[in-house]
Amino acid sequence: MTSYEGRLRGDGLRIAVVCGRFNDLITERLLAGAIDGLTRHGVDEASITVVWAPGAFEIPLVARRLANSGEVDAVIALGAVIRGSTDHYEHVAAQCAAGLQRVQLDSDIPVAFGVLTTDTVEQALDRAGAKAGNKGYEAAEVAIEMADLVRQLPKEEPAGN
Ligand code: INI
Repeated sequence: MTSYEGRLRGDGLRIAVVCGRFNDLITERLLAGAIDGLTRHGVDEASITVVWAPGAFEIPLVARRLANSGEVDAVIALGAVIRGSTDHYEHVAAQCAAGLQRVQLDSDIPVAFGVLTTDTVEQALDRAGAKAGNKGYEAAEVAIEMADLVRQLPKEEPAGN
């Protein structure tokens, strides 16, 4: 039997974090959680790049540029989409998630999904370090694990062979 599992070892990894500015009361906390998660697991602060996007809808484009740069081992997407704020919540949340999945599949660079989608600001605060953990911290751990896992997995055959 052959078995693979990513390790939570961040040393040597280059990580980019894309953070939405919309609802920055929440996203600032997610970012703090993500940086904490990265550095606690050995990622060098100098190897972390943070990019701010206007809102969750714009995050996939920024993530794509970073993933395709050849300079990062994983991308962490952080945002807060809150239903109360607008009736286009559904579109913003769905397009952000779909866009980010597409980025990781097309680029072969892991993208950790740390975008909160909640009904209220209170629920978002709970998941940004209050009662229910910090989704940014969790996304940091996923990014590290996936970066290590992808390195271990067999290389893909070039298409057409
Ligand atoms: N962007 C968010 O990140 N969170 C939200 O809750 C949100 N709502 O509710 O509107 C939001 N909208 C802005 C959107 O991401 C784009 O920036 C905007 O539509 C311009 O393209």
